[in-house]
Amino acid sequence: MKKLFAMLLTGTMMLTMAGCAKSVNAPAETSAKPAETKTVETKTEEAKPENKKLVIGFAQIGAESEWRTACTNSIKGEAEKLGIDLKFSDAQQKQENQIKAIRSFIAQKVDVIGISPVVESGWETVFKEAKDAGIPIVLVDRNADVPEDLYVTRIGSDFKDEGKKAAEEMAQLLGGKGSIVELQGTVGSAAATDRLVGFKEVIEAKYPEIKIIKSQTGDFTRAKGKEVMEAFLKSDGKNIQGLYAHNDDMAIGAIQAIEEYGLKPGEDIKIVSVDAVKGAFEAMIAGKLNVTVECNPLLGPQFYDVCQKIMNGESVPKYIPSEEGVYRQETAAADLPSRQY
Ligand code: GZL
Repeated sequence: MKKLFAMLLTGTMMLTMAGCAKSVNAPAETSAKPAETKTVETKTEEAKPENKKLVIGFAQIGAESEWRTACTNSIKGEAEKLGIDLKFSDAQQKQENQIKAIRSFIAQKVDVIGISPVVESGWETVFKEAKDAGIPIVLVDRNADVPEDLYVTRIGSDFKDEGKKAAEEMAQLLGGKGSIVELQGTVGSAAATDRLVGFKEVIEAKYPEIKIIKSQTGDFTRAKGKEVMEAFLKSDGKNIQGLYAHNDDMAIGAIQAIEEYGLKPGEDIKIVSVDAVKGAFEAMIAGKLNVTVECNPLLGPQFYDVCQKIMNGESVPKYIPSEEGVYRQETAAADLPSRQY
């Protein structure tokens, strides 16, 4: 019995000393206890990797449309949910303000810079400054015309595909023939450039009896969309069978102009637009808009997932596309309740 007690005592003392030795190097899990008659388990907490709080700079274009506001809400809301320190700037649709914002983020030594470039050109100098400062850039939504080594990835829509979808929908609505007018988005923006290219590619290849008789920018806003549509109606009024608007906000502005002109939007003039914001569903339910091609603005979750991957040293693809559909008047009332933006 005495022998067993001595062995247990020795074993306990050895374990306790081992525990103490470990505790020298790591926060002590257990404090040294007087030897007990049973084996004392000593656990040492593995040192947790320090979960560094991400500091992210985001240079947003502005608040020109319902879509942009939904995108901003997603970027801000997700940052709050994830406890990310977000430095956010609204450039009021001016490139010089976005460039200033990037320089400010560099000075603040943020971990990653996100940006939706208002136009495609004019970014190489400031993107190089970010690269030289060792700060990765992620394009969110729109593209920038820069060498691929100046940004990690683009998360966003395939604007050309949106244009192609819009053209097929317009052709269905017009029975393959008619004169249409086009409200383009911001001149020089990737969204406007590619929605135009995709639309024209399909019309010219498959529907030669559909003619685009007028095309002008409405800068993605309701006010400008209405103003330009008023001019189209003044010059071509009853000769217009269809309107292709690069976003819902311009379409909604144009709807007002068409009604004030004395025609029925969605009937006398068929309307196809892009974004699928709530206002478009309300216009479709009212019979004033025929189709909206979805362009997903809820990019916050994907953006921060990419930021975390970058910080972890993981590789990401050069382009991360959004999943998007097409919404028509016939199902708008059923679709609206589940829409998130
Ligand atoms: C498209 C986005 C466009 C939207 C507009 O991804 O850049 O900008 O279609 C917004 O509503 O103004």
